[in-house]
Amino acid sequence: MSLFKNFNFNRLKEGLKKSSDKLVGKINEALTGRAVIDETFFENLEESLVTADISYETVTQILDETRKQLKNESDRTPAIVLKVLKTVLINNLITIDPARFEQRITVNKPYVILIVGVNGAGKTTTIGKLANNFRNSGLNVLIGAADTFRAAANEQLEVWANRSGVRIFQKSMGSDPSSVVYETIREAIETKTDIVLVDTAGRLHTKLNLMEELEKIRRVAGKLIPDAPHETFLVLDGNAGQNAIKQMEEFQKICDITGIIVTKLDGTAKGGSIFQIGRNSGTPIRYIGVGEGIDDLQDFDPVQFVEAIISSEKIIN
Ligand SMILES: Nc1nc2c(ncn2[C@@H]2O[C@H](COP(=O)(O)OP(=O)(O)O)[C@@H](O)[C@H]2O)c(=O)[nH]1
Ligand SMILES: [Mg+2]
Repeated sequence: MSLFKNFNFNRLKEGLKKSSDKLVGKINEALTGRAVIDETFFENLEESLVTADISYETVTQILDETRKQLKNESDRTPAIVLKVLKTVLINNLITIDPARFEQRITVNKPYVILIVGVNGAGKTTTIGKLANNFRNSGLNVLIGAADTFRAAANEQLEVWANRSGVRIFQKSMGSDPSSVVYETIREAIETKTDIVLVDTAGRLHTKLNLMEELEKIRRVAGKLIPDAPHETFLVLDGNAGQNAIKQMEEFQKICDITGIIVTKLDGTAKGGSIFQIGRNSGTPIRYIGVGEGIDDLQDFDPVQFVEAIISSEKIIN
């Protein structure tokens, strides 16, 4: 097996256009007329990064790191500063080893992935796109519809399952989510399924409720497969700014998040939030959503992401 890599640089650039235009516009303002690097230059650069929805604290850390690395450079033109800045931004982002991920999927069958996140973050849509990506890798996928709180939830998930041509296991609205998870995994074992994607509800009355629910799902999954869920992906809305950071911290307290998916990076100028999320999470960002279509979930690649958001070709210098 070789995992299908959904990555298209042009599509990424297009999706990040708003963020990139704003950020690069500001960087260009900072660079204009400056042949050498001085304090004003750094102040302007700082402002550019804050505008891209990175917190002041994080920007300060990023620029401190940039200055430190610049000490090793003999040539200090704005172009060199940008090159170093990009490296610092890239190094902020934790990645996974795709070969190891492939190996884990091959060894663990079914490989159970739990999708969590607040309502509206993009969980259901992302499951549809993920199912499509895995199916394109030749894997067979079963979706478990464990968001049993809303009547429309099953319907929406079913549409996505049909679109991506994968199976779905569902029960009636109001069913115990953990019973859905149990039966989904049981069916996946019987049908020799490769990947199980579990949708969950984002809105539970209290944090305690959510914690108990996720804990029960874990326990029940573990009865059938001791290591399941093998992964828990947290879906965050790329537009949510500081709220996304808060959500991440809350979810990290109640479950073992193994990866983050940032959605809706198209149509926002807040793409810089990725650096904020990456720096604060200590968890790899695995995929990003750059549109509502089935092909719009891309594998996250820090190098390409940084190049797409700070495109060299757009920098005046
Ligand atoms: N533009 C855009 N919209 C998205 C993306 N991901 C999800 N959405 C939209 O966000 C809304 C909420 O998504 P949904 O999957 O229902 O969220 P859930 O409540 O977490 O399951 C829907 O209208 C989706 O079409 C994305 O990457 N880009
Ligand atoms: Mg949903």
